[in-house]
Amino acid sequence: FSPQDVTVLFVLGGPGAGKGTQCANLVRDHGFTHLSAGDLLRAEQDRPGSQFGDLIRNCIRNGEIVPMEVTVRLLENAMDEAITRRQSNTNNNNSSSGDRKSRFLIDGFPRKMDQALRFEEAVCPARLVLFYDCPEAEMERRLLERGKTSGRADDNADSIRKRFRTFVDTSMPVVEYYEAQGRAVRVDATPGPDAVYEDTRAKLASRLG
Ligand code: UP5
Ligand code: MG
Repeated sequence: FSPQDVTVLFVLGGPGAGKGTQCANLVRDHGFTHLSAGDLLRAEQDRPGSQFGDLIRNCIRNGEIVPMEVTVRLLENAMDEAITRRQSNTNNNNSSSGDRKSRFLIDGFPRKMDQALRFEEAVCPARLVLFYDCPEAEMERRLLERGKTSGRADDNADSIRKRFRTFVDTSMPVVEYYEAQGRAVRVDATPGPDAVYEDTRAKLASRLG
C-alpha cells in the first residue's frame, strides 16, 4: 500500500495507562482499525513454527523491547491484511466507500527512537501521536489488579518494575520527540475510562477536524 492510502495515529503511554481501553472506544465510534504491537508480538510468540517465539517471550517478561525488524514487519503485514480486507468488502458491496483512506491506531508503538524513524521512513508517517499520561502508582495499581486474571506473563510486580524502567529510559524520549514537533496530543489518563475518553474525543476533534 502507499502512504497516501492510510492515516496512522500512534497511541503511546506507560504500561497500564489505558491505551488498549481507549483504542477500543475509538474503534467503536470512529471506525479505526486497532493494531496493538504487544498483541501482535504475543500472537507471533504463540504461532507454531515462529522463529521469534523465545526472543519475544524473553523480551516481554523482562519488559525489554523486541528488535524493531520483527515488530515493524508484523505491523506492516497487519496493515496490508486490513487494507486488502477493506478493499474486497468495498468491491463486494459494489459501493464506493466515502473515505478512501484506511485509518489505523497503532497502539504501544513506537517505544524506541529507532522504531519511530524506521516506521515513518519505511511504512508511513504518523498523522498524530496520542499520549496517555498516567502516574506510575496508578498504572501499577491497574496492572496488579488486571494481573489477577489476565494471564499476561508481564503482569507481575517484577516485570512491571522493568516495564516502567524501559518506559522512562527508552520510550519517553519518543514521546518528547513528537511533542517537540508539535505532533503529540497529551491526555491525562488518571481519571476513570469515560472521562479519559471524553477528553480524547475533544482533543482529537480539535486536531483532526
Ligand atoms: N484501565 C484502563 N483505563 C483505566 C482508567 N482510566 N481507570 C481505571 N482503570 C483503567 O488497561 C490496563 C488495565 O487498567 C485494564 O485492566 C483496564 O481495564 C484498566 P489497558 O487499556 O490494557 O492499558 P494499556 O496501556 O494498553 O496497558 P498494557 O499493559 O497493554 O501496556 P504495555 O504498553 O505494557 O503493553 P504492550 O502490550 O503494549 O507491550 C507489552 C510488551 O511487548 C512490552 O513491554 C515489550 O516487551 C513488548 N513490545 C515491544 O517489544 N515492542 C513494541 O513495539 C510493543 C511491545
Ligand atoms: Mg495494551
